[in-house]
Amino acid sequence: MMKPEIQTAMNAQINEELFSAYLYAAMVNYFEEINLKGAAKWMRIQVQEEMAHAHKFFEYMVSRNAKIILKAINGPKSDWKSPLAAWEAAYKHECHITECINRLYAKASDMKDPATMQFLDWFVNEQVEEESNTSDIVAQMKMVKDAPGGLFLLDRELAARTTGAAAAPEAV
Ligand code: OFO
Repeated sequence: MMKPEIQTAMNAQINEELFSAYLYAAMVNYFEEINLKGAAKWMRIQVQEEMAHAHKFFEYMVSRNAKIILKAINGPKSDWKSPLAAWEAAYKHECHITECINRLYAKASDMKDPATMQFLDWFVNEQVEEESNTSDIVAQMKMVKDAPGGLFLLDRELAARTTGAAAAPEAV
């Protein structure tokens, strides 16, 4: 049986992952509004990934007979001052999620819950990728600045994102 303290922390992480999906859904709309279709497509895939992350936590807790308590999801902001500001916010958010996962991992270790530590290993690796993806895009956005040509090419590149294996929910 999962210890109550871990259950509470895992429930909080489900909320964090669902908020991530909400935040990126807001960014889909923002990018659509300013006609950056590639960025919007990239973010649509990210929304699916975040839903899959929440689902992984959900199913793991079910498999451990843990009590799942779903709390209200906060509303994200819906506008950013520039595409760069939106990508910077995405990167900052992923750094925050990495901290959440690391804290969760430390708690599982303190509570001597090796199954949860093993479950979290996937997320530890995933966060390396999540941070790297968004920080690469921030760097590229800074390179093109407001040059329409560069922004157009970068947006075309973002449109090439396909649903990754990580986005495939295992048991929706
Ligand atoms: Fe779930 O990794 Fe992004 O937030």
